[in-house]
Amino acid sequence: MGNIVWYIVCLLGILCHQLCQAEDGSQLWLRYARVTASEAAFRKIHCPYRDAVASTAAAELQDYWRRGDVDLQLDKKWPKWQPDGYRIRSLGSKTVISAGNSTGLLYGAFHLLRLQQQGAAMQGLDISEKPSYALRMLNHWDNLDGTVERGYAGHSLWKWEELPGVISPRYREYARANASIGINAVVLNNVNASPLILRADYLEKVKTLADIFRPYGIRVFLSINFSAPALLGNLPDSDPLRPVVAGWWKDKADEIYRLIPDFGGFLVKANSEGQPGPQDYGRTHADGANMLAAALRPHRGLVLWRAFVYNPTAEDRAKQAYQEFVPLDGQFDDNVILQIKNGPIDFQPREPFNPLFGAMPKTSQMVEFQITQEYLGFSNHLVYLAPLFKETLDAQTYSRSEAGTVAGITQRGPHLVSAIAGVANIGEDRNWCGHHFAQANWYAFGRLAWNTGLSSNSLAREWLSMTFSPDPALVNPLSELMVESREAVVNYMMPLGLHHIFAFEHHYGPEPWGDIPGGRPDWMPWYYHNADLLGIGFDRTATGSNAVAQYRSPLREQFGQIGSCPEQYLLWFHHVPWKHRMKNGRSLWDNLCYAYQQGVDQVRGFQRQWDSLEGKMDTQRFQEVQSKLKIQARDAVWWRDACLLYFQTFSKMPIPAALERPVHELDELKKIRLDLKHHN
Ligand code: GCV
Repeated sequence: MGNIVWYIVCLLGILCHQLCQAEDGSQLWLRYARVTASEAAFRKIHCPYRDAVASTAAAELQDYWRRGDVDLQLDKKWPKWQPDGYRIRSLGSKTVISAGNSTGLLYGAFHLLRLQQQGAAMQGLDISEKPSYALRMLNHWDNLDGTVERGYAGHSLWKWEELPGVISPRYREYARANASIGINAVVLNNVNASPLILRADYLEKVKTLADIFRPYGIRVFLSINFSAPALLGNLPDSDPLRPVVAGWWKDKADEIYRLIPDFGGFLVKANSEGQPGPQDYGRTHADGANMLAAALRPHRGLVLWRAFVYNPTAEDRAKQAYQEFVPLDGQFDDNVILQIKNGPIDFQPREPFNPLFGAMPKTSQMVEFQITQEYLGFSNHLVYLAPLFKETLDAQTYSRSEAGTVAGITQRGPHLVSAIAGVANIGEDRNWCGHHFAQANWYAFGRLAWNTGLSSNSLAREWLSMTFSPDPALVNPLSELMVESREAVVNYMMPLGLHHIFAFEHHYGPEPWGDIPGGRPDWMPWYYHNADLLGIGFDRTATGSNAVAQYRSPLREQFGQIGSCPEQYLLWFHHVPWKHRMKNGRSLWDNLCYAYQQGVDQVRGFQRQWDSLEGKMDTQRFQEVQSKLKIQARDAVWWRDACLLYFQTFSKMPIPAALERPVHELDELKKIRLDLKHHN
């Protein structure tokens, strides 16, 4: 009997040890070890404030900080225009975090823990931080039935059917992770919004989430369906200029604020991809946005009005948002922000910046990035997105001399509040994002929203140190790999400015031949690549759609001339002959072939690099990333073969002899039909 007990105890011990060691990615970059009672006895966390956010800051330090005493201090003289900022100083053996508000203290606390986790030296600290944007926001495209549009990490985190009674522990973990990187606002539901989210029972559920997020400094927003007054309120229509409609929204806003006093406001996708909007009644986007803004204004709420609009007309899709919105400059109320996707089409692996940025000087503008990898291999491909985010933020629009980058325009304009949004890549998977490295995109988005000046490389290093280990033997090669990964995906999917040649609907995998008879041309790959016997690419110069004219000088001239157009955007702006000589002296066709091969080679290089790090991290995450890299390597070959074999039917040119030969038949690739659901 004694033996059996001993055996069970040992077994439990082993199991427990294994569980404690398990690294399933669920801890994200917050793999802090809790302090022991004896460690805690050697240091004091002093926080005289009792509000929920300051208490969270103190509790984080209490639980995880092991390097001496910390004082949290609110500074009454803190500049009002720098909310959320903080200063960290070493004063003797003590560390002092001072801030103008409690959220500043919270961000300061997470900064200290970040330094500790990275093994940084703690003496002589004097760090001052303030955020680039006031609103650092995640947009969830989560549906009320638990599916996530363009989500690749399982079902929605929000268990609408269980709320408000049952509270998943992950709600708090999610809020904590966001707070640790400075994210302070979340839109809970899909922009293709169900009107039901505004029904009283759903608002109770939303309130419950808002209450959980509040101690982490996070405010809740909702996507709304513009037809809600008719669909939910039984009004005859939802015409924004009808007083009864405006009244319905006012009452709804009042109802929401009674439940959630710090509610952020509404995100609106209107007259876009079949969603209802003010144009259904002959009204403008400004009419619609201002009507909602009036309902929210008494509560200091905001309207985030999306500029993602396009219709199947003869006009180039890339030009349409600009054409629709620029004439409305100056007509939006000051609590409306125009939320603009980074590029003029739709979150492609590479796009030039959206020409709307800087083209509406009297309108508040914000950038929307996509963190979820709809067009970047879902959660199968390792693609680190900080370089993509930075490319847009740093792009010079020439609309104002100094502050004319996209970052500058969105930070300093006629704003009441500056803001930035990323479409979340989070789901109920244990590792939150489907791919361990997709966590880095959530992380980098938050950190860049905090400080657009941070570099892709430093963020990769920070994230790796905390998520895997600060060992330079791991951090050095993997940070390089991460930074290269965005260029790799461009190479094996859509080099030289090619775009939107994805398989229909689900957008995973290549389908440059895609054509659905009678389908919308602007949803067909041929619309974008225009391959023919002469060449390939979309002529957006003066001889074509003239989209270049939407950019300011000198960009319109630079993009408009084939000789001066940056090669990374060449086929975005030009229809280029196959034999056109590129800067390296080779033909366009050869350059395409080399780029696709380079993408394949880069992913194979990532595999080799990854395998060389075996033993430097836990087995579970090592193996999971290793098998995802295998998929990525196979997919890269699939992309290369599909695109080159298909485009070769037009170019009629050989793949350069020095390059690897295709391993697929074009006909065989054309038969691939993936059963991937797209949840609308
Ligand atoms: C939420 C793209 C996506 C859609 C998405 C839309 C948008 O078209 O494919 O799934 O809808 O963008 O941003 O509104």
